[in-house]
Amino acid sequence: MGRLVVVSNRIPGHGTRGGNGGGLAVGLNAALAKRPSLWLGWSGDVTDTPPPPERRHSRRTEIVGVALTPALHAGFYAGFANSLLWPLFHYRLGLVEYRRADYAAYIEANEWIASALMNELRPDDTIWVHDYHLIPLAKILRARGVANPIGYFLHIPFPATEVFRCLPVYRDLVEALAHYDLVGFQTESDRVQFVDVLGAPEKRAGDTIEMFGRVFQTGVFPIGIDTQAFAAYAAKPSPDGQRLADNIGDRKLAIGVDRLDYSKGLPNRVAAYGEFLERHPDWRGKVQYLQIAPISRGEVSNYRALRRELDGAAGRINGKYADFDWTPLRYVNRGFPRGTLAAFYRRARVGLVTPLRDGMNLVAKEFVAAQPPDDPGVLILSEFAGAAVELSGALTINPYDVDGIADALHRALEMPLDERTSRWRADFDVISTNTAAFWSESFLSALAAARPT
Ligand code: GDG
Repeated sequence: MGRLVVVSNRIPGHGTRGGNGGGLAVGLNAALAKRPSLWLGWSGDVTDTPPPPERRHSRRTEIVGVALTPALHAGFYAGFANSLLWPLFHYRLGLVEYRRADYAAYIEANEWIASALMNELRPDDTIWVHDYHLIPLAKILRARGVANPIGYFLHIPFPATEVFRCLPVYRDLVEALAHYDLVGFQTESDRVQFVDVLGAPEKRAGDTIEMFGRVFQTGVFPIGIDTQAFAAYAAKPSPDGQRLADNIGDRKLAIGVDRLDYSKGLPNRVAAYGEFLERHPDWRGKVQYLQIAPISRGEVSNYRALRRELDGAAGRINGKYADFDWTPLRYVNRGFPRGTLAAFYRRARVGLVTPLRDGMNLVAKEFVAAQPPDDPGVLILSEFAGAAVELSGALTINPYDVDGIADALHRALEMPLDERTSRWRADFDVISTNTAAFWSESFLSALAAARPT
């Protein structure tokens, strides 16, 4: 069996808590355990003269980390990837910052990663590239003669054509994607929007596309979690979980867990909680909202602005409604170990997942997995998260509708046990089938079928 070669911006084990690297490592765990593999990406180091790639082993996987220069880091990572592609693909045109120099750095960083990868590649490797940082990689590899199967998975939404066209180099990116053998998306609507931007209906037959002199496949692969393992984790005794339970007492806990990112809809969520407390004085003192929001991408200015905004909003709610023995909102800017998070989810009566846009949102699935079957909590879920396609048992909200989120919170807190149980059961069944292992294996089978060896 040839190796699986994973390429992603971050490699596992480098400050990835709360970021994609952590979730991706869980997603790929089963696929990596099955075969010898290599995982290559940015090491997290930024130095003027990058040293040779660093190497580690984790079970059957060799992990290779490549450093970036300060200029590449600024233009590629903080610039084109996180100040342009991220806001654009999440429909936040007002936050988009386009600079030609950043695009040049983006291409250069992809060339740099391609060079490191070329040193590692064997003819029978299957290459799986992840996410928006690395769109041009296959085109660069093909130009250098790499003939291996190469698949691509986009973890974030693919935007509607009229949004995507705001990017001056949008056609370059579309053409670059055509150099993969398989381009995978989280939802069918992401896939359809990608096909739409190609703008050549006569070239489509089912999921196969023929364009730019290339034939490639598209597909939908909603990412999942290791549901059984997460459920078992959540049921294990946890000292922090117990401390939280003792501390909360009889109060009902509502929980949110998100990287501090403007796509996650945190200001509206906090405002909705304030609105709920205003409208339902009987619930004051009886509910506790815990928002865990580890700092993310602190080097990007829009993230610092979001942090200031939320600090102010949390302070205002606590200033207005707190009592000597009750703090309505606990807002924590740091990460917790996975086991602690699982125990917190399990203790919660309500899970608040209200992104303005989200490719999938694994927190929604983790919250469902962690619930006690005999007394499950209620998930409140944005209709603009990819997870909403699968999790029909959730209370779906429009994240721009602050009053609607407040209504859903009230409904969730008052929901009788039989309704909570039937909603939770529907969602738990779905995530027990659409697991992380199912996601990676279906992608890799589709890639093998797209490029029979
Ligand atoms: C991107 C897409 C897509 C969070 N805080 C802590 C912590 N986390 C973990 C969560 C979850 C992961 O981080 C976050 O995953 P999400 O899916 O919610 O969001 P993104 O980071 O934006 O990920 C997203 C995902 O890629 C996968 O394709 O679903 O749409 O945006 O697993 O639990 N983990 C720990 N401590 C924390 O404090 N240990």
